Amino acid sequence: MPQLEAIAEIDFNTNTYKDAYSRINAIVIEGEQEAHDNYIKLGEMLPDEKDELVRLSKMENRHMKGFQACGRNLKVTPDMEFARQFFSPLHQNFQAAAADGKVVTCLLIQSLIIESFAIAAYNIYIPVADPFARKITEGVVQDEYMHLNFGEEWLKAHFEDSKAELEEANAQNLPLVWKMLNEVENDAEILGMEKDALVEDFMIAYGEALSNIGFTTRDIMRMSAYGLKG
Ligand code: Y39
Ligand code: FE
Ligand code: FE
Ligand code: FE
Repeated sequence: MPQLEAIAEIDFNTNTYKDAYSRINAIVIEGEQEAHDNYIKLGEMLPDEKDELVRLSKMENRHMKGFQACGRNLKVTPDMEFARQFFSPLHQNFQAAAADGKVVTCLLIQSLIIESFAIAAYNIYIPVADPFARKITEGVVQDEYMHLNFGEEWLKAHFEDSKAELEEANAQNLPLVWKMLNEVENDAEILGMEKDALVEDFMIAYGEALSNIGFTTRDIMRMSAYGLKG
């Protein structure tokens, strides 16, 4: 349905809304927690960038607390078990890459894929959020652009050495994003967030990041297709 219509219709106190919120809110809380942990890990892998990465991890911790407050404000209990399952394939890939010292793969997963997912989700959520959550999310999304930028800058500075690993990591991880989007499609719709809009905003953020890092339009087209083939 059109976004404006959705705004007028949303009642944040229905059981239907709160049930969907218990999963989306949990995903966001779990995502912020894992993002915190991932930036701590990246700081260990990139000692020269450690101070900056610890700073980013603290921002993720603040985001998590903000979204926990959003759940409490609506009297919703987040379904954290659902959220852990939701992130588990991406989380496992990050952990495996970290264990192998594959910093490029770790940066692609956290700073490009997960941050682009966050930017898309938060921008689409803001216009349909309850007033409390809207204020919190507006503050958070600004930080997520900084996190994406950290990954872009590092990978741009190491582009030639990273290119092959980025292509492989993209092929392994982008399909997981489409699976995740399919899993939340119905709950997102109940919150007023359309899947098509999420996909579009994700591809814009992710494609722009790949372009800034140094990939050609042709590369980006080819890399994006991986997700779609599943
Ligand atoms: O870097 C970050 O802060 C990312 C952890 C946050 C990810 C949020 C993932 C949002 C997906 C929500 C899907 C809603 C339709
Ligand atoms: Fe619709
Ligand atoms: Fe965050
Ligand atoms: Fe982030």
